Amino acid sequence: MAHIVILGAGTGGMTCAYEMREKIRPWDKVTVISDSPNFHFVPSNPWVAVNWRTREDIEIPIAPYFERNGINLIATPAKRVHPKKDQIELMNGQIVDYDFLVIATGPKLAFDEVEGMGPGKNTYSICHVDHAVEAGKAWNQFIRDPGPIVVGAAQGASCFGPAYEFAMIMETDLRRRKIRDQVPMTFITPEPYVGHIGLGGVGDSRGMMESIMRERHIKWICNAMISRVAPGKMFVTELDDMGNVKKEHELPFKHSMILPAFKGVDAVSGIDGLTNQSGFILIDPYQRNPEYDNIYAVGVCVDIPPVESTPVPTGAPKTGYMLESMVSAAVHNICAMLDGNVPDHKATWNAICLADFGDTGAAFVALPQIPPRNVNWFKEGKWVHLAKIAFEKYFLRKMKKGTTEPIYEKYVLNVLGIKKLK
Ligand code: FAD
Ligand code: DCQ
Repeated sequence: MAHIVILGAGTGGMTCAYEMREKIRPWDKVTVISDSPNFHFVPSNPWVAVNWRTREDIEIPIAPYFERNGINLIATPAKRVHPKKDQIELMNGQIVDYDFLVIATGPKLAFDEVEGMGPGKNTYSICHVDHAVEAGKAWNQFIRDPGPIVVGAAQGASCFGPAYEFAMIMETDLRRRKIRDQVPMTFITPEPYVGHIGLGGVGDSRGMMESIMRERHIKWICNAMISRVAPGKMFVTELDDMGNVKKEHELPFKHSMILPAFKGVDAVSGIDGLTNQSGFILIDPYQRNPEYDNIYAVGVCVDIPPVESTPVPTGAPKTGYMLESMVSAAVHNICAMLDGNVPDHKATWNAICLADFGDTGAAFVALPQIPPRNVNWFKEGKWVHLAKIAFEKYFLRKMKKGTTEPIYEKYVLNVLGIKKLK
């Protein structure tokens, strides 16, 4: 009997647990270690932050659904992974032994890289549902006494979609309340241009996003580095294409959400051979760590290089479909190793994403991740807003039922010729 442990119960960890249980030999044991007894659908956090959703709408308890599917849950945070001993040390001192480990710990949110940034300080966040709930409370106050908004992403960020989404969602909410005229909005980003999204652009994302931002009267500052955030004021240095200082900005705000840079979580960072300098897990093309061949990693916690270098540092995003593709590869390869074979499945890393803009939305497909591409497609429309709502319901249902039956893949993506595995 092999014991497969999955660390983290977010988008990657949950999907991995179900797919592992389904594909692995019936006598093997699957355990998930999570720092929370609940799962929440991260892409819905922007809606929570404007009170279009409650926490209860997007969060489910994990234990009852795992129980039904024969997966063990340990709802205690991991303190440290000890790869040389094949052990995980938990915060309560307990030790968990594993034969195979899949790390799916997502990001550590690097708010501390900018003075005054982050929850409890001067900007709100939508990265975690806890943060989004706080932002939602602040939003309720803000709409009673509106003023300028500064929204965007900090230097080193890699996840830009949600920053654009949240800007557009707030804009839509303000318009519906007929107070948009009282809210000057500024979008700040380390991207060299609007619509770069850490991918060097997708299709005409630059032209389309600039146009959408103009239509919604959202000003933007690109190549932006936040030097510090004071209460109600953000200090931003704008660089030119050569990386020289172009302009210093002092931006007053009454409400602000800034997406931070991501790093690896403390439980894994600084382990020689396992992680890079930022704490991301080093992997080979098979999702496996080169040093410890019984450790795999999926999701935001893996080390992937930026698509291109930019005047202000940016990273490449890891979106949902890419995550699922990493999960499928990791599960296949662990099964192969248990059968005495060598890992041979590679994730495709196709970037597919639905971004909600409140009343419309944008969808893109970038394949492969690094341009020039075979598929380089970016479209805006109301259908995306509706598709994202449908996807939220579908994904939460899937996390309850434990089905890995990929409905949208079968009917939509296969038709488009998009595959999870190479
Ligand atoms: P997470 O989902 O963050 O899961 C990691 C889990 O590990 C967390 O539950 C965490 O608490 C847990 N964990 C961490 N450390 C420990 C520890 N020491 N012990 C135990 N557990 C631990 N992608 C899309 O494709 N479409 C979208 O619309 C989209 N929207 C997004 C919106 C936001 C606001 C953000 C931040 C990202 C979005 N993404 C989206 C990107 C990506 O799909 C998500 O970030 C996704 O949740 C990443 O999955 P993950 O499993 O890697 O990490
Ligand atoms: O897991 C996903 C996820 O959550 C993290 C998303 O956020 C909402 C996603 O957008 C995945 C897999 C996706 C991608 C969903 C693709 C839906 C396919 C619709 C057709 C797209 C146009 C070609």
